[in-house]
Amino acid sequence: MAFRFLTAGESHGEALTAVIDGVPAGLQLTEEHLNEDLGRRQRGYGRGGRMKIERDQAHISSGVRWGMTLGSPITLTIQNRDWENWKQTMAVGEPPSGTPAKAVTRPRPGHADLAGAMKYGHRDIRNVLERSSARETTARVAVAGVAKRLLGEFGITILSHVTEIGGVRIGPLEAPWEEIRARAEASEVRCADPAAESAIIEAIDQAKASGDTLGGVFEVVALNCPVGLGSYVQWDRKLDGRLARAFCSIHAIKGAEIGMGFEAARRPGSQVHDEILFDADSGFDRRSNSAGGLEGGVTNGQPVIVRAAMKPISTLRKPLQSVDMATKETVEAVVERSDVCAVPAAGVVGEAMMALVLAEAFLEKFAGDSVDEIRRNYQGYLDYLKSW
Ligand code: EPS
Repeated sequence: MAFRFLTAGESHGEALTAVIDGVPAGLQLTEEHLNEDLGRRQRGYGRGGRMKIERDQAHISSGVRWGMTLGSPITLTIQNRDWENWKQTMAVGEPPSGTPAKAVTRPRPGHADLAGAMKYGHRDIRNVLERSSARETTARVAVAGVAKRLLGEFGITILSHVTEIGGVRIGPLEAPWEEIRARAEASEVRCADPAAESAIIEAIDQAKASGDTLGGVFEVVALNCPVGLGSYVQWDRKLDGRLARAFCSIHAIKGAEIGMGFEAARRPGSQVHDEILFDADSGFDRRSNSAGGLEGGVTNGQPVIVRAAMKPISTLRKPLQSVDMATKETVEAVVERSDVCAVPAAGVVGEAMMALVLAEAFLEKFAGDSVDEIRRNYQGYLDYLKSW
């Protein structure tokens, strides 16, 4: 069965919820497996006041018994602690006091506010921003905790690190992936280059002082992916296309590139393609990994590498010009509490999208109703590959 999920929930509503279908039986799973990444998503220099209120924790209410998945749908709920402060504004029924909150009518350039309001016929932008908020990524990260747990059974791990914020870029990182992971996890901005880290922190401080926001780039890497996930035979089965879609679905992401990405367009083929090597013991290998682990939409056994570009958050404390939807007057855009920079957190969300796409592709290829059945299928494939 296909791995699929839906999320629900408003940013200041009672809770975020997700239902996941297609998780095989027999996978060890506890709430703790999901909460670590929820915590990582909340951190990062440049986050705003909301993250001081929330302690995101996933509650599993179906599909798991005695720490083991049943093969039935899994339901996850993450309570919004801030809901306590929004019960009136976000009430499902009539607000208890009978005085509705003032409508938000000054759309922020860059946010879903105006197009969303026009599309759905909302005269109050709150009805748009509550769902279009990046708070929704909390639910995705929780769902991806299940996907990561599954991939982890087969040795596949995912890491991320920030490569650029506010125009400050990291230098070359000549280090093994595990070291890059460790350095990024120890950094306030999830950046593995200490020199860039301090310049980035300074840039965030400056943006904060001037009421501005900053975007950047993060890189997500999946290690130990087998050859053969995805396919070249049909456009919507190409794994690079599926990853690009998944990454561009993250809030504020304006671009995704794979491996060498846009730089490959500037170089001759001799400086782009990864020469093929063979060793009798370890099999095929590559001299480089410009392809980012994907050739023809199929994984080639090298690390899968995706970078994504995040625009600056569209809520500016020094607001941009806008037009009041009710009066049509030129006004300053609304200022909702927000972050100065959320690129470090977006890297964790990028890991989630990588895990979700890979879990889906992995289950397509090694499909089974239980982890044991998938393991048999996977082992058979690995044995077959030895004959190459
Ligand atoms: C977010 C929660 C939100 C924002 C942010 C992401 O909380 P609040 O709106 O209460 O401050 O901090 O959302 C946005 C930047 C946005 O534009 O919607 C979160 O949990 O990540």
